[in-house]
Amino acid sequence: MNYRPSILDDIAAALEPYGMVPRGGFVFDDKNQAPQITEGARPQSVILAGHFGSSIWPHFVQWREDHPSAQDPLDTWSREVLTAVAAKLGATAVFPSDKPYLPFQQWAMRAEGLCASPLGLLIHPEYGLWQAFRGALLFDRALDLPARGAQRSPCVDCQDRPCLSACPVNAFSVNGYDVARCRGHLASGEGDACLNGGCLARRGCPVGREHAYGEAQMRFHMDAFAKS
Ligand code: B12
Ligand code: SF4
Ligand code: SF4
Repeated sequence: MNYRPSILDDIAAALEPYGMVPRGGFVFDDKNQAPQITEGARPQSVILAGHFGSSIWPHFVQWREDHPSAQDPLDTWSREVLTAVAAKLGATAVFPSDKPYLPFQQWAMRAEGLCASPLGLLIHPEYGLWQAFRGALLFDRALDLPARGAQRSPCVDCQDRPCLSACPVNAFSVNGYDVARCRGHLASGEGDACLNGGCLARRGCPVGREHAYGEAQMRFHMDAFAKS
């Protein structure tokens, strides 16, 4: 049985107080198999929840003031928020940090028609690299969702690919992302520009630069990455 498309409106309304938005969804098929998250039937549909630019930041900061000793605070906040939203909507929430890792980026490519940038991060035509996912809502029914075609990647028309030459230690190359090289630079005492201002490769992309995270959010993410 299909459900009315306004489920997306309901989800948008439930996420809005936290600065999150539904980032599309789809009904699983054989090629995009649903994860078995609980005993019994597999879920049939997924809706991704995420943010564009800094929209979650003030909401998270406010929560953090009330939970100063929370471990992995952004993950904890996301779990708290999305578990409650899922319960309200009759869904189950899953998270990017759940292990084994769920294929969030593959889901997002299908749900929102996004493409991968040379950095591995998905790129959005308007928000560029300044967007991410906080979780996904799994439904045990086939939602009636609008069809979504692939969006044209801004990388196709980007001749110079400044993202690939901005890293001071060339951690990104055609061979992928050399995480050890990046971490080595951050730990060397020479990486303050990245630690304080955000990944220089990510910042090197001109698309959606006006949506780049603010200083405090950049530092928060880089600190969490450096300590992980
Ligand atoms: C493990 C992981 C990492 C690892 C290793 C990344 C790697 N080389 O693969 C580390 C810790 C290094 C990392 C770093 C970052 N990550 Co990360 N990471 C993940 C995580 C938790 C799992 C990836 C995975 O294995 N998935 C399982 C496979 C089966 O799923 P998949 O969709 O098929 O996997 C895709 C990725 O592997 C991708 N990929 C391949 N190479 C690279 C390289 C990079 C840099 C990334 C981000 C992805 C990527 O290709 C696959 C798509 O076909 C995902 C969340 C998730 N569950 O997917 C976030 C995720 C991919 N990371 C994300 C982000 C934002 C980052 C950081 C920018 C964090 C930050 N500092 O703010 C950094 C980038 C480094 C930097 N210099 O700043 C976002 C990407 C959002 C987007 N716009 O696409 C995700 C989706 C988390 C989220 N909450 O949204 N990450
Ligand atoms: S700099 Fe160019 S190639 Fe790199 S992510 Fe941005 S648009 Fe894509
Ligand atoms: S954080 Fe700095 S060192 Fe690491 S990939 Fe980005 S630019 Fe390179």
